[in-house]
Amino acid sequence: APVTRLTDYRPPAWLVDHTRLDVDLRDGHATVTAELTVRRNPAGDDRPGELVLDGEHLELLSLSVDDRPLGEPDYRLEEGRLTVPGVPEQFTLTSKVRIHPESNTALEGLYRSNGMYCTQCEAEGFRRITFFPDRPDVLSRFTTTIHADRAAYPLLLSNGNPVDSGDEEGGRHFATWDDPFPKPCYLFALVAGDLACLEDSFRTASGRDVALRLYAEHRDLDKLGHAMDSLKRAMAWDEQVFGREYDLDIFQVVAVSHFNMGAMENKGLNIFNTSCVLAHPATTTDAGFERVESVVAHEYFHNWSGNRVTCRDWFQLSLKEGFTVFRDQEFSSDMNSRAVTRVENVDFLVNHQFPEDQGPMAHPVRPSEYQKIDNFYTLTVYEKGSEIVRMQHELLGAEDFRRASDLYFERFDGQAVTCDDFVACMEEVSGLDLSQFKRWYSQAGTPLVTASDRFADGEYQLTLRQETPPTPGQSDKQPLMIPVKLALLDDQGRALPLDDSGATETVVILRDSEQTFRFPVATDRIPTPSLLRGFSAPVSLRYPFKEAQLITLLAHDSDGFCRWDAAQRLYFAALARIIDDGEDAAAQLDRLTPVLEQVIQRAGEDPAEAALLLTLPTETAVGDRHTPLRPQAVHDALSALRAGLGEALAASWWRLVEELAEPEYRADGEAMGKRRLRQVALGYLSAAAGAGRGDRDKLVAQLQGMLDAPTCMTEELGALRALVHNQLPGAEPALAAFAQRWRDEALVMDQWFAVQATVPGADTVARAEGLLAHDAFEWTLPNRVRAVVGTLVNGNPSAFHAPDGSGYAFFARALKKLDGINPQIAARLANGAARLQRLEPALAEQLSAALRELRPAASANLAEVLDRIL
Ligand code: DPP
Ligand code: ZN
Repeated sequence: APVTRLTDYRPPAWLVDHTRLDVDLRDGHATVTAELTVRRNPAGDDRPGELVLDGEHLELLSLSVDDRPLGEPDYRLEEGRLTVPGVPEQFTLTSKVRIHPESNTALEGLYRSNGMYCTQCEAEGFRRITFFPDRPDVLSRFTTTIHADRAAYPLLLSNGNPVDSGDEEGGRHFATWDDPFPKPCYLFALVAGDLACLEDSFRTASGRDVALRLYAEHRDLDKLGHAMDSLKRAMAWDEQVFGREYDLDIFQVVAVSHFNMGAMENKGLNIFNTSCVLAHPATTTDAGFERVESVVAHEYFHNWSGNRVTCRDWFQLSLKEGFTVFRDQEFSSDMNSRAVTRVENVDFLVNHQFPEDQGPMAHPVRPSEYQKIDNFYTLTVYEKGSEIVRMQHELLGAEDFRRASDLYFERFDGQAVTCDDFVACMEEVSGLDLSQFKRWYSQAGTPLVTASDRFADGEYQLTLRQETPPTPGQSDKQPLMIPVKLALLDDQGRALPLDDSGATETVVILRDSEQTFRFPVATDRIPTPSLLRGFSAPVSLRYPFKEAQLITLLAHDSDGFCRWDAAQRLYFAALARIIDDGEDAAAQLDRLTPVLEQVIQRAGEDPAEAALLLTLPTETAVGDRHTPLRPQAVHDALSALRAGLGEALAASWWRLVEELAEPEYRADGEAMGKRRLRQVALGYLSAAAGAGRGDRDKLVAQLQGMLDAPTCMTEELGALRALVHNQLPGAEPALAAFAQRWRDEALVMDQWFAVQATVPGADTVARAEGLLAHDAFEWTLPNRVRAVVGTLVNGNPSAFHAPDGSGYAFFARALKKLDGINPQIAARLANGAARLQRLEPALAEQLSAALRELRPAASANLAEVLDRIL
């Protein structure tokens, strides 16, 4: 596909003030009539006499300008676009097209899911509905009329407010919706179906009542309560924390089974993947509940950060995504434990975004070019983008940051703007010069910060060096502005005063490639530095911590991130001794068990945090820290260490399992934290049992009991996973019983598939082949494909990298099949091969051969990813 470049941006030549859509839904096809009120953009750079519109997979039935019908050669229809020459300065263009939602398996534009019609237009799906300037800087008022059979589709929804409805001949009906807020077409949405509704209302700060309607299939009506509660909390939070009030009289959310992404923030009519909105304790894990809360909030927050103020072009995607992720993370921090939320977010960034930023897909948060924008809905744009906003929040302080975000929303309301516009507001309010800071948007790669220190005459000297390794297409890197928050701890783990004011925490700003910072401290022993507190910048920090220092940090640091980071460093060090130095796993136990025992002793203070501290890094995370990547060696080391810790600390794990048991389900954070810690304890015991150690019968009985009478899905699925992953007695019958019990619950069945696809070991490839042949497997259902192929490729290294190449063959066959059905999903899954260049040679050769075979027939989406990887 042709390359689109940021430097080629030109303002649109034509504006569309009003868009009147008429969508007629019939069996077998839909007819879309679009009446566009077009005028020349006075701010347009160039003044073409022709109008160019985007359009794909559209059958043009008629076209007219100001009621004058046009036929070829009055217009030109080419691949992906319609050109109309000789248009006046201002006119009405009316087009009528036929489209085929039934056969739309790409799930872009208008399509069907379980008998309903729905849409997904971001980024470039609207061009599959009608001819339009499909770019985010063309904002238009939409009035939409939908016609359909009344019995099959009693509910007809679009953006904005309902303004008209009524019966039509032949048992049909119509509804008209009007959205008073001009919007880019990527925020357009339409739904037609027979759905159940949970209704509630919210009174805004200024006293307006907003109707809240959440829709799902009738069978799922009892799973909407948590999303509704989350929505109301998000609405109140955005008023309090960001001063943002909702603007329409109605806010609707529709749950859809077939969906490429998590959810979509269409104006007044959000459309959600069922996995991000439905929740019930019997069918949804605690992690699922948390995800629903954060995604509901995320999409709601977009109403301001994305919809009222939108992106000028897709290079600015992080303007809305990075900012909105920051907003949803802050919301989750306020609703739950701030320290635990921060660690979860950092864990995700470090173990998923960092690898992206260090591999072939590395790109700046504001990319400079793309072939398919769908491929840039990445962790870099979202998660690193959020960290960039977080650093600005930290640099300005909460108060100025709020004033700057107020200014941003006020100044750019109703406009399509850039990341520079956002930062300009931060600068204007604070008086800070953020010109160097802005390199964070344009420079790809994870900066490496190396710290070294000296202590003499009561002065602690900290030297920080920064370096960003080259990334594809960007070999020269410049120094970034890196805020490093720090404290210094004495032997007892007490934070030392850093200056006369007695402050024990400070932020130093690293701007040059190397700088030294000095702190007079009243101690005679070299202190332990607590660095990058709160993960104050998205960098990889290197410092030669001594084991005793890490133990001090883990036990005493008041910063939650640093405690977790210390635990991680201890684990990575132990694993490196096994993997690189050939030490025995058993030899690590003497060093690690006292550390874990100490965390367990204090677990009652905060079970959720203890669960995080006691969780070993994943195979993927460990693999990423060893070059070349040897997945089997990593798997063996981690399995041995986990089983060893399971056995060595068995008494403590059992005590946790017993003490943390709850006779009845409770939904609050405390109960969730306890369940989480209990699952960690069971995980260790199961690993030991799987290795033939410990009291296996007792453990299996415990797990069976949880499966037979579960208090909630967290327990039930946790027990199933423990049995299956460790190949314990009863695993296969448990799987069969689980499938029997949950066969009608698609989201639970996704978990059933995923549990099996993530059983460690090469044998899982054959098992996964069997899953693809299962009656309940559907290639057209992205959640199901992700559950089998996605989890195996991204979450099961010892299967994916099976020495005989069978995992790669499985992967390539799946990609090929999928690319013909849904190129976006195929391209996304292909990223699972991004570690190709880091693999040991025998594996790399097999993987690249498998991928090369796919290249000739690949879609534009898949081809872009393959070319970067190969
Ligand atoms: N804009 C959506 C979201 O991230 C994804 N398409 O909320
Ligand atoms: Zn978003």
